[in-house]
Amino acid sequence: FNISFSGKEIPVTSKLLDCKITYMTGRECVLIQADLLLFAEYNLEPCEDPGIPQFGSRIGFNFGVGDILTFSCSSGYRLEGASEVICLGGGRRVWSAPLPRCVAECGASTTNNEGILLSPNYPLNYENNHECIYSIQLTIKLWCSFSLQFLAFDTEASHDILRVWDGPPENEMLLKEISGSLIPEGIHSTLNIVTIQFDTDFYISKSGFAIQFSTTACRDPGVPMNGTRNGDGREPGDTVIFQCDPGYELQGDERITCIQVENRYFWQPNPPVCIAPCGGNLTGSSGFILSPNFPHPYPHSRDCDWTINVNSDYVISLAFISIEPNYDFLYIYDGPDNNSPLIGSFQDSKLPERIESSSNTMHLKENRGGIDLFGVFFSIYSESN
Ligand SMILES: [Ca+2]
Repeated sequence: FNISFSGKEIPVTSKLLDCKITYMTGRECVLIQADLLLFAEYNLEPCEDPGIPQFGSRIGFNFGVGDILTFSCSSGYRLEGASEVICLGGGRRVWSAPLPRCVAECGASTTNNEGILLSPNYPLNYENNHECIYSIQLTIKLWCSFSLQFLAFDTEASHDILRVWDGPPENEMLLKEISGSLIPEGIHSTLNIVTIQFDTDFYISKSGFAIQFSTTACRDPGVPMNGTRNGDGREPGDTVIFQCDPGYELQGDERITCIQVENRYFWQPNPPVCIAPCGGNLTGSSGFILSPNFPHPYPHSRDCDWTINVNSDYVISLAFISIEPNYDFLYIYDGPDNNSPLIGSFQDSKLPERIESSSNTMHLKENRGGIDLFGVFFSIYSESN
């Protein structure tokens, strides 16, 4: 004698035997007429609010009999327990399973192309005497490599150590070994497998790490110091172009391309650097002359000579922008070479505001001091009246 009914109340004369969910129509209950009563009285109080797992979320907010809730965990956490519960319609309102937990485990293995890896118990302290292995592997997209960004990092310096390997550890391609509380810079793999090993010792633990990973093709080629980059492509065939700031010379090719060879990705050729050259010939209406490696010291092993040669209608004017104290000397000649008349030898203590040539050429020569010296100056080429 199935009786279908709707609404919140069960008919007074009836008792519940069982309730079940039916297709589309909601609940259908089997009732027993009062004169056949053997069973506990049905009541329609809902299940209790089961809560929401820490580091997780819940879909569903109805707690009545037959209502279903589903749970999931934030990225990096594994759901422990039932991901789906139903409010049972027996004599007592209970969920079919207890609230699940979201746990950050010691180690993980994933084939996702993006996600988060967490140290065990994160953000609570990890445990002592643990070795946790995390493996990220893409089997389908062989052409991919990984980019890893640290969202958080705090381990006991020198004792609780994170190692990141390109490929499996037995390949011995260590990308990074880190400990301490400074958030490391991002890491880029060259392979489609990355292994992360986290070893803790017997004593002192911290909150550990959260690492976000995603697939990339070529790694970030960076921006050269004292230069700029045009282009953000990282896929095979993408090209980016580099340019150096004034006074710097590009060493390498200005244009590099992301190349794929089997499952490896790399830039060809390597990204260039911008250096201030040791000597050279300058021309044009204005420019910089910088000591090699400016603004950093340069270990001196050879003389650096610069010659400025401009249109014959012009003379040259120099102004210092910076010169290192104890810089030995910078010799400046009024002409094309060091046989020309010496305008002066300059040190930081006696810098003129500007130096002018009497003709359209000027020669500059560093005095080789044999120590790390660095000097810098700026040159403007001005018109002769
Ligand atoms: Ca420790």
